[in-house]
Amino acid sequence: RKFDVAVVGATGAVGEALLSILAERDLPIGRVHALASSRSVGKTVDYGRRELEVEDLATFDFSTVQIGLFSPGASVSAEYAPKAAAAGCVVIDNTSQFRYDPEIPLVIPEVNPDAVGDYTKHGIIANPNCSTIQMLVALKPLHDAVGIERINVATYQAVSGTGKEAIDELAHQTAALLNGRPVECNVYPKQIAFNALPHIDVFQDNGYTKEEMKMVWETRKIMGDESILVNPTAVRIPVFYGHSEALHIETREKISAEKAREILSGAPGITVLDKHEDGGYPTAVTEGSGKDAVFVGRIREDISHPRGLNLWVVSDNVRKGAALNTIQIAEVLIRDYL
Ligand code: A2P
Ligand code: 11C
Repeated sequence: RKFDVAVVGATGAVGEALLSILAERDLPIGRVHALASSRSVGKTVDYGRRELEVEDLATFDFSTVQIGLFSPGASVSAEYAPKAAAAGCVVIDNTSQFRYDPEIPLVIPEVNPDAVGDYTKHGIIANPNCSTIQMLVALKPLHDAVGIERINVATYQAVSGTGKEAIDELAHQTAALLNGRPVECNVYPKQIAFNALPHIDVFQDNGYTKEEMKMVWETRKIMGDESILVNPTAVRIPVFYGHSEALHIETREKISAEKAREILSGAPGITVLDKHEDGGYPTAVTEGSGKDAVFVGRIREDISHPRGLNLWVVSDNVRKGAALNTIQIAEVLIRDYL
């Protein structure tokens, strides 16, 4: 049996990756519809070696497809995902709109694949935030082995997480500065080229940003453990693709760096690159970008804490952090439930 699919937000950064990964992987897919706003009708998008004409989300009939892969922004998903689900299409939504609803499953296939079964409640499955996904792929095997009490994390996030306009802003600002011209800031409140902004998503009442609180809320829901403490600082840096994270964890039982390296080397979705030599670690540009794995390096015991462990984690935020994880959820859904 083949499944017809709608990709919603097909002209965006994540939509583009959804179409290219769908064409790459071996899913039993029939027709694929590329949907975006009425502004994009008449444009075409790439689907492998084929081109698809963009259709208008507002007038699309979701009863003609079985799966919807959504990435059009939270407010658009809020309106259209329930409509699509009511028409019988199972929605896998990339936005933050439904993630914190206790009745909607929030899934990383390497971490909590069984949660997919709860799609029946509302016909919607939520895809976590990119910075949470790569962190938890790396930490789940350690949590299973020795228990994690607390996570301190600082992120180094690529501009593609913001979307296409931000990719253009970094490119334009970089070119302007190298040519002695003034920079224009439209997407970010301060210059992003050659800079680091400790600000992702909107500020919350507690002084953290929403990106930081997403890592707190989503970790507890996905790990199914309300006791895990998470203390994040999310930072945007001038990288196009690939988020990096410095993780400092405190475990319930002590784990050596050697044992952690051994566990992570055999874990699903992870590639360990951890040599104590020049370049013996992953980076966003050389390993993360364009690849499927979550890369882990700099594994070492924390010299300031008896049960502390440090890790450096890198992954492609648009692929594993969004589009690939969404498609892996679709694979579980098709294999086990549809
Ligand atoms: P469009 O290009 O027609 O605006 P990104 O996050 O990279 O900026 O991409 C956002 C995606 O969501 C784009 O495909 C965009 O389509 C789509 N989108 C934004 N607003 C709407 C809307 N009101 N209806 C349908 N699609 C939308
Ligand atoms: C970023 N994490 O890098 C964001 C992008 O909640 O799905 C994804 C926002 C989200 O800016």
